[in-house]
Amino acid sequence: MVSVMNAFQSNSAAQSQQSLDRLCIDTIRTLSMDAVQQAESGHPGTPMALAPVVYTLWQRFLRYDPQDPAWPNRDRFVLSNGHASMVLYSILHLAGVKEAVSLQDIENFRQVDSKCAGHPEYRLTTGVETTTGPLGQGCATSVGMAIAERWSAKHFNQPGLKLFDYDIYTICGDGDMMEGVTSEAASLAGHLMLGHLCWIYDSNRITIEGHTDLAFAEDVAARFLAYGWNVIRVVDANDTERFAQAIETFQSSRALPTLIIVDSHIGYGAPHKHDTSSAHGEPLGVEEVRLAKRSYGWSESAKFLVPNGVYAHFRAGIGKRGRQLGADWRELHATYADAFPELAKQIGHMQEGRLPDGWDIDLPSFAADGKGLASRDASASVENAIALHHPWLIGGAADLAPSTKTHLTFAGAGDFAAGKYGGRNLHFGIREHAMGAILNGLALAGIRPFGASFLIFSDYMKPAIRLSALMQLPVITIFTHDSIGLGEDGPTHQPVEQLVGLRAIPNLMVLRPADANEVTAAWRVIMELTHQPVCLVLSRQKLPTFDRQHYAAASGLARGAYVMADPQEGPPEVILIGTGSEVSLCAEAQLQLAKEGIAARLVSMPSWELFESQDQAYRDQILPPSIAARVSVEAGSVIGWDRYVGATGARLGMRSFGASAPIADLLLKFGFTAKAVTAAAKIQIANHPRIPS
Ligand SMILES: Cc1ncc(C[n+]2csc(CCOP(=O)(O)OP(=O)(O)O)c2C)c(N)n1
Repeated sequence: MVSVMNAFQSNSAAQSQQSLDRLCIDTIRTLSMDAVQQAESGHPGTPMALAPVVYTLWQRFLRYDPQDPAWPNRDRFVLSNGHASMVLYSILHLAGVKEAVSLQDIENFRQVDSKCAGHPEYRLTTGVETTTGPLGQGCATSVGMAIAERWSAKHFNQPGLKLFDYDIYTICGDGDMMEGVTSEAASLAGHLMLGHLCWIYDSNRITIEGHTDLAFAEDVAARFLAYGWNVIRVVDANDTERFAQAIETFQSSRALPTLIIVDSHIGYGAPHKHDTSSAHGEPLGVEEVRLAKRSYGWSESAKFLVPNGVYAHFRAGIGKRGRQLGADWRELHATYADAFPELAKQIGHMQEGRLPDGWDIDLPSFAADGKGLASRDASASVENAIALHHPWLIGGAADLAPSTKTHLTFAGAGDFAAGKYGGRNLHFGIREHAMGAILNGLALAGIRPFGASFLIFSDYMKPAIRLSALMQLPVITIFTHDSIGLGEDGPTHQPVEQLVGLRAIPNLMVLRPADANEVTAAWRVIMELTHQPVCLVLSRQKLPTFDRQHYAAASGLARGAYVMADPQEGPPEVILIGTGSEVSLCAEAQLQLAKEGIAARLVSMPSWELFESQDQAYRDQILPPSIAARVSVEAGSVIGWDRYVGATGARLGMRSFGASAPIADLLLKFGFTAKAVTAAAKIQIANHPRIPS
């Protein structure tokens, strides 16, 4: 244990720089211990170990203005091991980040209405750059931020006017290093040579179950060298000078991403818990807290103590440096705005989440066509038409762009690659999970990102999609091959339960358009979103383009569900509700029923979420409570459709995995035929005679 001065016997004015540093570090430690102890819940050990690292980074290096935490060129600080949240809350408080965390918030750690939630939450707490907690997500998200930095630098910087050159620092732990998403993202970051990215790996060799020897003994340094990273080792987390040198080394090159491996001791200073897994995720206990404070030379009885001189020291460090850097940047920005008003306007729009003027001037509409086109193909036209007028709409696929049709093909779109950072087409490789997290990082940096894969592989992205919804990020994910309609690739590739799974995520919009014009309408809705991610679900197979002279306008999509066609005569006896490729099937059934003198209403329901956000009157207008005879048709799990057809309604859908065969045979095998829909409709009418109004 390092011997310490007694902070309380020293005159703060006479304290050396070193002892002031130590005082600040121990303030972070003790605030963290006290908060966890008071909450009787949380993770004290890692904040105690990492306090010197986080303090040194913020106080000496981070280009961050605590008074302007949204400054576009600020360095980003990501705590990927989000369970160590108290280290972040402590530094946000002590550095005086505007309206971020008060001492009272810290005292109320993990309590209702505190800004100090169990894990750091973006939007809840100023200064939290991304929500973390699911291990690996912060690391992978920070790669998105680093891509955004390179793209922004290339797109905006001008000779003598370097507006963007921020660094992204990510703290991570053994858990992050074990997660696959971290490896995916690190591999891509190395490949792209994202030189402004610096991960700081807290190697304390302790996880929840015990020593990492239980499950993790690999050579992380060798692994990252193989990824193409610079690797630096700091053998003692308390050696702030050595750590500072490591940061200086990173800053002096910025040619490759850098991993700084820091050996630390979890629960540093707690005599019985130091280096043990019990310091990881439970309060130290009142007595152990007292002993740890004694080892720091702290007042043993003081709680939530910020000694004299600590706030002032931060103000004189990061406060002063950050204020100057922020002011310099604003001055630079003013010069830039004079010289490049259009580009400056784009930066403003990105910050405010606004669309560029004229983004929709080329939106296509599609002529009626019985054969039609796959909704993935329609989407390709629409996406390109928008991207042409929307410079910061960028994205790509996880090696499936030729199948998802998401490549931006117009002149100048280009590929984003190492050293070619202005391209708009990202190549994620076969790394769906990292793609999801990277999209989040891009969105956090103001880019409007899109990613793409097959709907079945949404499962590989789910944790990141969930976080995009939690963070309210307007990420666009395009999922094609949306049902058994994909045919011969068979059940491994045919989604069944994916739609219902995605619909279960709060604040995620799922859109499954029925034809090309609904695709255009869908993109119009998507582009207007500012706080909601969306999954656009598209077909591989052709879908007829409805003749909108006979069917209602596709703009009805914006309300989630709309009546596409009512019977020529009389009130409907039954409602047929379809989504995506199954709407044309319902339309066919409606015609068939009409021939037999049965009046059916055709409803296209591309989005449950949009429909749920309509008022009751509209919902009752589309699905009148008086008509109980209802049939839903969707080539996915039937779970949830009782919400719209009622407990006794008919739900045509999938109740098993699919099969490998040509599409026509599969549709027959699994009952997606007009005949099956008409049969179900007739049974419904028999069971639910219309209530006379
Ligand atoms: C994806 C995911 N799986 C499991 C957990 C639960 N969990 C939280 S912390 C942790 C152990 C992490 O160990 P390490 O990164 O070494 O953290 P330290 O012990 O250093 O605080 C686990 C398994 C999680 N938060 N996220």
